[in-house]
Amino acid sequence: MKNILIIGSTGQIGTELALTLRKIYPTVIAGYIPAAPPKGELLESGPSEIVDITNPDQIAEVVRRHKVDTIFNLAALLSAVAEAKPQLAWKIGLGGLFNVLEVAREEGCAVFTPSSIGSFGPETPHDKTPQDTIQRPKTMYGVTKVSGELLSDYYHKRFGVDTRSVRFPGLISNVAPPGGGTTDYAVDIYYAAVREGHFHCPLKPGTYMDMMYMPDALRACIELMEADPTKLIHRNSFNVTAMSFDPEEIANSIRAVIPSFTMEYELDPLRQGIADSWPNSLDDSCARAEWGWQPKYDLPSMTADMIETIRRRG
Ligand code: AKB
Repeated sequence: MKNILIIGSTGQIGTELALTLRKIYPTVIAGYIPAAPPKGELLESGPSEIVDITNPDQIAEVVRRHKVDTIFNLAALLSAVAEAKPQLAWKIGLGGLFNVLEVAREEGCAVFTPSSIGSFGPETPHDKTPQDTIQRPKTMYGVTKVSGELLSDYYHKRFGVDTRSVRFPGLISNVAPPGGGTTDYAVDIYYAAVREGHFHCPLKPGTYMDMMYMPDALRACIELMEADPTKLIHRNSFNVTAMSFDPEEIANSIRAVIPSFTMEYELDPLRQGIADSWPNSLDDSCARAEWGWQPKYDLPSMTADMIETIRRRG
């Protein structure tokens, strides 16, 4: 990787990925849409360009002008928002991916497009979900993710495009807030615990989902894109995880640091339905074997770091 374009750089993972990549690689272009322009450090630390994923000519022009060799395609609507706007979710998630893959085919770029635990559905084995298994999601988010995995594999096999991807679990960050995801409660709970000492949880006890702290997620993107291609049996997409917990377990981990923290349940049926259709825990042994995936943070170390950082920033 030398000249990198991030599409969707102002979203939750995009900003942190751009800032991390800029410490390692010579050129990292922050692609954005006018409705969500880059600000602060993202704006000041490197080049940015308007790149609307629904506009193939705009993607191609930026790729050619900057001699881009790698595209991180992070444009997507998260699961709960995608249920409210399914047509737009398809246009960005699948139509956008098609545009990116076509540019990559013509210009010889590698492409990273994250998939998600949302690519699984109710018929998928829920515990230690295997790498290769049933994927019949019932949400538009999941439909775009599993279709995106297939399309990316197709472009690799048919045209030799270097497509790679991981199925991200819920990502927990103390930098950019998430927006419209089913796993977002696991971010919101830390801010509520530090600021109000109390949290209204939208999911019921016993709702287990895979999660990952953002520093691990950023490493996963970079390590997969740097991996030796001859070792990759899979490409789109690898199961990766760092931990699995339910609302009671994350609340207890917070109580270990803030003993007075309290939580009550106020269920959101949309998010609960989505969470119930997703795995309880993933088997990520293929990622570990094929490119050495290894998370660094578990629930206690993530909780300690989240609370310490939120307190420090005020
Ligand atoms: C969501 O909850 O929609 C995302 C995801 C797991 O892909 N965080």
